[in-house]
Amino acid sequence: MPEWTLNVSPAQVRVLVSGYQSWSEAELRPLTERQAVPLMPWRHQQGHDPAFLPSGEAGVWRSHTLLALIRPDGGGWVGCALDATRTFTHWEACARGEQVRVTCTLEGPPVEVAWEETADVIATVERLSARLGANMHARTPAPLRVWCSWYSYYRDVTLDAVLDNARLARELTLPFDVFQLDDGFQADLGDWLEPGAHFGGHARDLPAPLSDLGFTPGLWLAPFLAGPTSRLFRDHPDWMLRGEGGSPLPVGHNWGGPYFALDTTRPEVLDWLRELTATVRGWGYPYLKLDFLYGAALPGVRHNPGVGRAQAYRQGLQALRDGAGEDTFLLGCGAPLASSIGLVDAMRTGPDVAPLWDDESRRLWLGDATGPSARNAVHTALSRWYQHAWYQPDPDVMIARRERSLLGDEERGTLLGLLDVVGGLRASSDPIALLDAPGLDLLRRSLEISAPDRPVTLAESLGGAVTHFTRGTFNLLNEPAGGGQPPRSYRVRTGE
Ligand code: 9PG
Repeated sequence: MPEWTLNVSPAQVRVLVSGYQSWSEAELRPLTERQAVPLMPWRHQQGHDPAFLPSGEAGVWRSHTLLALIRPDGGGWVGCALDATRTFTHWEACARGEQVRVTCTLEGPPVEVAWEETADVIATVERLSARLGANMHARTPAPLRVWCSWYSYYRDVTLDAVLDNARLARELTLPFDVFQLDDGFQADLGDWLEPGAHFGGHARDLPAPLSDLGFTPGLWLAPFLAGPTSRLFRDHPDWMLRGEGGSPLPVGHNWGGPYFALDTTRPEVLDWLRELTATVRGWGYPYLKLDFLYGAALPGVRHNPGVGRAQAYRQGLQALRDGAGEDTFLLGCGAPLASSIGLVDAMRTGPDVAPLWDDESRRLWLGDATGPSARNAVHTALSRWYQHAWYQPDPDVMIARRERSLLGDEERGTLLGLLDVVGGLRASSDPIALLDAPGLDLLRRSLEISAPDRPVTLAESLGGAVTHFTRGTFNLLNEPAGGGQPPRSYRVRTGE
């Protein structure tokens, strides 16, 4: 276990942490502050790595894959794993009197890890993350513009609702590339090939009319999960990840109850995963959003105990890629970040956006910033700006509508700023019929592809995230910032 002692006062240092999976928190915080850990143990599985949780202690910060410590002059230290195919790399920075102690622990086979002192942390983070991306043959195709059914229809989505939006998008010549059906079409969690009763059709009937309208059909799956009432679980209880007692291990709580995960060290599970993505590809879906992927990487008892968590995850994802083929666009979500490089084309790099700014009671009282809110999505996705070297980042949807939303103009502007600065995928879930002329204008602006921006400093932050970019500054605080920038806003930098 490599360990370094830095002769720097902890009070002088900020820490940049990356988080484990899409929804985990990434932050830029004073080292002496406290890294929050969710109060509710069942949130540990769903938003974090339960085998390496946030510390919950002031002055102790944990990070996966990459860690940076920043001095007030912008110099500091950066550590980064240079391979993540079979190994999780765990970093911890710890304030110790007038020193900082950093440790790096590997879970899996040994890999090369970089540790550098630098005069320019921003440049070093970018260089090392690019090395990791290159080592793992990162896929970074052109960003796509996606309409997704989730953030307005949620699980009540119907086939007609998707088609109505697609027709209207075509009439209004909205520049979407993909129309993607999200959660809600399937009979049960795991029973992807049978339709749910309320969906009003079958998912395999959507690609033809969408293609006729000129859109690429997209489909959501949570391929590593199985619900307790699903046929998948009933037919194959032995395929599930198990607990120490030998029974299937519940791995989270959503869809009204607990659910289970597939054991991807079983050859028959890998066959089933290959068959699944091959089947939906055959239905006419060359774009797949693969969600809740963390399920395959959870601690548990596996069929082949010689395969570690990181490797088990990777071989499950590889099976999905093999079934889908090289020419299918795969978006990872709820996924261990670095372990997915080279297999996914794009990755959600933050928690879900929601039509509200903040869920303060959950975030502050329960210590859980992985839940859906505009603030949580912006905070984390901005703090992962360097990950465009790993895949196309997806900071989640713009919400341009004013109806059915609690967001104000400044907050909508912050979401627009996020998309511009991150420079990855563009997405919207707005029911297009709800948008008036200003709403449509905002939606069109949010679909304009941009090149990723870079931070100007990591030695300052307005709200615990990376907030100062060359094109503009985010104020994520609930109070005005210096120069009178309003709370929860984005301001484009003027030429002064
Ligand atoms: C569909 C949704 C959408 C969305 C995904 C994901 O931790 N959680 O409890 C949790 C639940 C759902 C969730 C994220 C986190 O949303 O990010 O875009 O596809 O699933 O169910």
